[in-house]
Amino acid sequence: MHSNDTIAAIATPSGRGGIGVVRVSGPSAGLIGEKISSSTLQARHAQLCDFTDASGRTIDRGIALYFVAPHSYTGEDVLELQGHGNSFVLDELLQRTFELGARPARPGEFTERAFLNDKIDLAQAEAIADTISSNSRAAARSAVASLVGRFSEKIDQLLDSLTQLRTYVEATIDFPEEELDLPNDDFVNKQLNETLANIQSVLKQASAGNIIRDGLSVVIVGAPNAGKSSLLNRLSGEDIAIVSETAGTTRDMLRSDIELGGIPLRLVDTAGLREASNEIEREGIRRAGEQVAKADIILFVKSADNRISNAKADDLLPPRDVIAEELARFGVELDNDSAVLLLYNKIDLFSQKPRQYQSSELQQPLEDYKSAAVNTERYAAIGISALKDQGIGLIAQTLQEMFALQQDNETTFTARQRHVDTLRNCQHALVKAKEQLHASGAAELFAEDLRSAQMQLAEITGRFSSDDLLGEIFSSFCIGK
Ligand SMILES: Nc1nc2c(ncn2[C@@H]2O[C@H](COP(=O)(O)OP(=O)(O)O)[C@@H](O)[C@H]2O)c(=O)[nH]1
Ligand SMILES: [Mg+2]
Repeated sequence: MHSNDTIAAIATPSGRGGIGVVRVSGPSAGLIGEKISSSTLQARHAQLCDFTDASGRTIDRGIALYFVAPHSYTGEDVLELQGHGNSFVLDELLQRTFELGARPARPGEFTERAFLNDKIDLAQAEAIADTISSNSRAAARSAVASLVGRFSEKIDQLLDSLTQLRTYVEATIDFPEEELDLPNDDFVNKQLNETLANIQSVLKQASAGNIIRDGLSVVIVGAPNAGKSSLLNRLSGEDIAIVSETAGTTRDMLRSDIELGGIPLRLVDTAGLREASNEIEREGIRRAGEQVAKADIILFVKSADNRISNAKADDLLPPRDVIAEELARFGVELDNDSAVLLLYNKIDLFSQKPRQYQSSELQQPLEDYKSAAVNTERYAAIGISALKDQGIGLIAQTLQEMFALQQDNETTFTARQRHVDTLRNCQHALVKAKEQLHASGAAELFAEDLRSAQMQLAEITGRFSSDDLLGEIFSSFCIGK
């Protein structure tokens, strides 16, 4: 699918730089290149030349690079004019390409063409945008892993195993004389279970990749004087919040973006939760509630008391409902989806070392989460001292466990929320398909369920994607990409 119009844009950031590039893609790219450089361009040869305007005046001197379809970024004829990084010069060069028949490229249009011409799949196209916009080394590394296809490979493997399963099931529909007992068929069960296990593992990695890309929002809540502001200062390594023995000091929301154990965190410190006597403090508490509703993680800071010395005490990690009720008393609603980390602060007063507290009732290992119940298990308690800088590493470690983030970044790739949601939907669809197969044994229904699960999954790499989705993805790029 080749476009019959030619697009052009400045591909380098505006401002000053050693090099600035105007990129042109489409059927007129070669002609435009020859007119501007007044020479015959050889494909894939760097050619030094003067770029001239209509009157023959030199706009800039630089390198012209010409790529002939399909061997180019977009899969079309592509011209790259590498001049100097100055916006007046580059603008003139760009205007010249318009005079010669190109039109301004829309945001993401080069990459969109690359996708439409099968140079890359949709997840890779997204990874290009993510690589460009990544704001930490970990995010950049994992975005590049997705860009080169690490994530797409996993999706393709899942699609392949679903194809095998579908082929098998559809054969039994076409040849009913074989009389296969699908619900008890070894191949069906093995393939289905393996695929489900693989989806679970990709989902875990994709969730981690999504966190590396987007970070997590963290709200610090708790009673006045528990040490919330001290914790914010400690985590951010800066004296952001006023720390005081006077209860009710913090009223406005204080924010800090940090990285803890490789996880980008957007921290918010809030007003202490208590029966406020004045209007301003009440407003602070109301806003704290708003933050809790939006947060991925609630750091609930409590002042440690004597129970801390008896670390087995179940009440250090009470059922989550108890925490929800405690917050509800101040009009703060705890979402089922958010992770809760109870922080018993001021352990220094009880000569305790930082540690995790286990409840005898809550024995599920943190990392063993299942799709539906995924977040209910993101709940833990640790003892720290914000004042003495003890237990900060343990907070990082616990968050890594809660969100199944590996320490080594070798296996990670970035993924977007869209990918995580799609994987989860596909997982649900397959679980449902399995249940229905065992309930009814109907091959036709099972085949249809498998088909719909597969179609959903294929949306990740864009094998089946609606125009709306494509529009949404590419319009979020910037121009020249
Ligand atoms: N001993 C001890 N005191 C602390 C600790 N963290 C905070 N504090 C003190 O507790 C008081 C209240 O702290 P602050 O951070 O303002 O609490 P907030 O009201 O929750 O924001 C201050 O006097 C802090 O110095 C800690 O880990 N150990
Ligand atoms: Mg405070």
